[in-house]
Amino acid sequence: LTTKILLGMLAGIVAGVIIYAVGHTLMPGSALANFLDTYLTQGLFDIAGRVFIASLKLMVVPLVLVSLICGACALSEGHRIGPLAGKTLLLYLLTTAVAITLALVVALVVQPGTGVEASADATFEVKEQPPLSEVLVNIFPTNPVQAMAEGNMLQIIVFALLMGYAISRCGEPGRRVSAFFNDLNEVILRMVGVLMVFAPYGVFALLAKTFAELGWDFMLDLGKYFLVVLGVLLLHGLGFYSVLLKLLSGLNPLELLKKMRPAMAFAFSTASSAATIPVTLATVEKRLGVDNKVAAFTVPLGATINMDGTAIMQGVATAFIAQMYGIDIGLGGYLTVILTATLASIGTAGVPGVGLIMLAMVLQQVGLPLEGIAIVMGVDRLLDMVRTAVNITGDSVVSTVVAKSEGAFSEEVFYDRNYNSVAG
Ligand code: DAS
Repeated sequence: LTTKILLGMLAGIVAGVIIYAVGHTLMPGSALANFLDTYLTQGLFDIAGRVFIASLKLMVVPLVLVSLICGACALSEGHRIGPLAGKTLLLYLLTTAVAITLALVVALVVQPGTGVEASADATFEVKEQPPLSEVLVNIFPTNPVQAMAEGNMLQIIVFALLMGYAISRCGEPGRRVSAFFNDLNEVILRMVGVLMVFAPYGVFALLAKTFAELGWDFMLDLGKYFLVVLGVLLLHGLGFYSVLLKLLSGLNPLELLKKMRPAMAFAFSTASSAATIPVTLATVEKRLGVDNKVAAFTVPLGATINMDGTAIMQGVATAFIAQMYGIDIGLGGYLTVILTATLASIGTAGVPGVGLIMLAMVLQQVGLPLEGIAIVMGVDRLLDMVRTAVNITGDSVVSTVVAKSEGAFSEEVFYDRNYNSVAG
């Protein structure tokens, strides 16, 4: 299945680029170009891609709720929720702070924005974001059904942790309910496995549509910005995470990166950490050897609050916009950017484009013109896909490090080479 997904990804990109070339370079305005655009790009690919993402999102809430109840129940039997949560939160905030610092340093050295003309007509309407105090209060659900209906991940996590803890403190009734949720978890994981069969086609459709619309001329005017963000994403995603995994757990990072490929392909294709949760969870448990009681907590939490790739884009974009408008926000300004971007990622879900909304918060905080967002928006779609893959890779690295430190980890599964599917 992994190979089929990667093949689907490659075929989608090739198909998209060909359709773009026909429509914009080889035969612009021709009947063929119109046919391809109408019946493929805006037709078959659009429908198949949206159905595929919907099928993934369908599984997110039931999977996170049930697996986290099972996980919380197992954890509290071992009295380990406190240290686990502490380590996980600390590592998520640390990796995000490192990511944005790395991005700012590179952007200040490379100066991608100096000499770029700020097109005056660019505009970007700001969606007001709740203050941090509201975000913290809003983490506690008032109605669990509403939290599930809205897909409010942090509220679902809080409710599932509480319920799992209560089940483990409930004697015989708790044992019966715990057995029920463990069985239900198996069924839901099987449902995810069934949906994975359509993955190669869904990934193909998503990427074909994206690349048929994106083309390549966007690279011309924002090339330097695009390449700096891409460079730091790769440096952080392949370099920093490898060092972190090696240092904190002694494991071979190449094994992790190889086994995470299908999950990265999903994140890249969907540009949504939240939609990729079912795949990240199955991969982290079945291929990296992380016990469910840890993964069920760290993966959904990470998809919601740990967005290193997003923080990297924000770091480079802030420096780029300051340089483009010739505004120097000073060291204090950059420290504010690091703090704001690290905290901003806590309150926002992992869905496509959320990075730009958070960027507006960061720019406002340091008094930079929001029009700058309208300029970087042009190349954001492709960068969003890459940074989402970095986001979930960060979640899997922290999950592995924390699980190993908690003794809830199987090294033989981690190094087992004969895995054959993304669902283990
Ligand atoms: N697409 C977001 C995610 O799912 C990241 C972003 O918008 O920056 O993680």
